[in-house]
Amino acid sequence: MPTLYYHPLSSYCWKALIAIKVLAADVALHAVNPGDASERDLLRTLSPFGKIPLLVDQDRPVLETSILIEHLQRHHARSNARLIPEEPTCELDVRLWDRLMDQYVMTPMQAFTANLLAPEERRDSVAIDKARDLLLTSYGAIDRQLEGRTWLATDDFSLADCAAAPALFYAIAYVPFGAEHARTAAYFDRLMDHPAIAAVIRDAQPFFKYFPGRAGLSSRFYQEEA
Ligand SMILES: N[C@@H](CCC(=O)N[C@@H](CS)C(=O)NCC(=O)O)C(=O)O
Repeated sequence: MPTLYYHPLSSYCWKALIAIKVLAADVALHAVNPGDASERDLLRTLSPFGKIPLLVDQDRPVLETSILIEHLQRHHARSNARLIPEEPTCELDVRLWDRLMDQYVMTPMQAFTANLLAPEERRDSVAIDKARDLLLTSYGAIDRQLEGRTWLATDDFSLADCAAAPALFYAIAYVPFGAEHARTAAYFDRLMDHPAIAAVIRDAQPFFKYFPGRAGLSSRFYQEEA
């Protein structure tokens, strides 16, 4: 059985965990301890960038969440769900919206987190302004894409929705949707009600106190401890 190295708070790990649930893939879960140097070293030996999630299947590391999910769909899916559809046009739409979510929502969201984790004197207001602009541009693009749609890329829940759920969850803690993003807000609610996504968020809840943007999380998901 392959092993997934992950952390319950990590947005890219959510993307993989959601896919694992939808595909009903048999995967052993190994939660990494970010404070443990030996675990960091292990990740570095398995992957040049030491990032999570990381899947190890028969001693072979499988990197990059989108590839990892495709690997699971090809070799380990036990459900009939197909997160990457076979029909060529749908397939490209899914791959496109998966890329857009990673590059134009996850990346600027991570810039906010990195900025908050940096010492005060190294914080970068120019980078944060750019990240905010990019998130607002992305929300607008998502809103237009969602006209007449339930899911982001195709009729069925797909890889693109696996990417969108964690990206939007954490992004709106920093840059909330505006009134002009009503379709995106309704789509976000649909994502949050999806059983696989709801389960991943439930498992992450004890860790939200460590999320630097926690003040912006909805009270539906996080309440500051007294
Ligand atoms: N492109 C990678 C991104 C993975 C990523 O950014 N993972 C973050 C956690 S959400 C990470 O490992 N950060 C720790 C680091 O960069 O050292 C993927 O799709 O898997």
